[in-house]
Amino acid sequence: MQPVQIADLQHHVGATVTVQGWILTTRSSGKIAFLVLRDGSGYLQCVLSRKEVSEQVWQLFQTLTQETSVAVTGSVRAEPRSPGGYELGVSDIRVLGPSVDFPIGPKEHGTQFLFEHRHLWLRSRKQVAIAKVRHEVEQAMRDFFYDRGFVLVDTPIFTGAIGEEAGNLFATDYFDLGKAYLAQTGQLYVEAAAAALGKVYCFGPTFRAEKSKTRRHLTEFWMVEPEVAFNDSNANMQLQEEFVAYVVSRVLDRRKEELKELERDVTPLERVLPPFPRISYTDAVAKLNTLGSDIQWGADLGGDDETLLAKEYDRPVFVYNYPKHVKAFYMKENPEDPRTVLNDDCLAPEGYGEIIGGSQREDDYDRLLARIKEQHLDPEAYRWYLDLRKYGTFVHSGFGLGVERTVAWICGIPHIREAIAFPRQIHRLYP
Ligand code: NSS
Repeated sequence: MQPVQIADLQHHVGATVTVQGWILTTRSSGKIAFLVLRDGSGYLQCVLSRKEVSEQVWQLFQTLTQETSVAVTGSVRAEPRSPGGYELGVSDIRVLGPSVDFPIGPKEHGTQFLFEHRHLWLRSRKQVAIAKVRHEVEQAMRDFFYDRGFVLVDTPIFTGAIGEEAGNLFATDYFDLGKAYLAQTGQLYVEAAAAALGKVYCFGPTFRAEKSKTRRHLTEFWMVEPEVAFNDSNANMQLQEEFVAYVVSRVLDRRKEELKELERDVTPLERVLPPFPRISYTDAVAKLNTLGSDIQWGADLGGDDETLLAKEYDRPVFVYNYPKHVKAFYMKENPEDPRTVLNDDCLAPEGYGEIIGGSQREDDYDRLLARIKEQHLDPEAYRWYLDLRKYGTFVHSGFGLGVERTVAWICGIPHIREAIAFPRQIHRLYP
């Protein structure tokens, strides 16, 4: 008999099936016993009646421990009160793999302990729910771009030029060619691809040796980066709001169970509809000052400023046109105020802060070269990037959305390290 997945039980009501999975909990009274099984596709309550099973099965049940892997055979019943809506009336249980003293029980554990046991902690209900929301978010992102005619371009992880800033690079020896840097971004490469394919995106891991131990920073995180030929900064923000609204609505639509498991209040998520409010950096600083921040014009917004500002809005907000000197070399100078660049950060509500950084790119050869030199970057390493401004330069824009920050926000979890299966932080390389 082919084993059946819990998520498919609806097609087997009345039939006798075998389900393979792991034991979550067991409880028993004198005559009746219950076990909750999970198989990744769902949760299933299995019921044993002492009268109806053999003595051998009844005795075996008494020895079952948390996380034992088992094959349970029984008849499928619709049971609206049961999680998932179905129940199994057990006739047989076979142990596949025993589990003795599983370290993570129902009691509270410290964060340090849980992350040391991340490989096992992943099995818990909350972590399974987060993983499924992340999966939905990533699939929604791919579908959004696919449906709009974007071409996926995979960009390199070993790079020869600094993509964002010199301060937080991981470098590694690269044969006779000196240092290779682990990519901080795929952006420079998708800019080249945009001149070939028009609308493109990359989606992959990116690396930053972040010294900051905040709840918003990992050293390895996943970023999705679209790049669009002939989009200016305004069109770029429009793409961002449509993108974010689509991703959120997909999760609301298809991951209700998981959001419920996470006890996520979905009301704030239901408000994530375009257009998002837009405020210039200059106005944002003035507003922040009235809200009690002492930020001065010229400084980057810190995490606290982002939270304070975002609280003023009921949906994500764009802050645009930052001072040039706090932003990366590739951003286009604002012709109306050359102290600033044509960029935007998208701040999520509910204290989650920046989830997107985007900009129109400097498309003028001389100005870009000057910016590269100003930031003490090696123009030789950017020869190919400068070529894009030599051969048919074009207005173009794009952005990067951090997957973990977005998932943490949608799930309503406080720290982004739970939004990825195996987080990498300064003090974390195990497991
Ligand atoms: O540095 S960004 O603001 N922008 C870029 O990398 C551009 N090259 C993107 C582009 O225009 N193609 O990072 C973008 C987003 C940021 O808003 C966060 O959501 C996320 O990437 N990000 C991070 N997430 C987790 N951990 C760290 N350290 C981190 N740094 C950025």
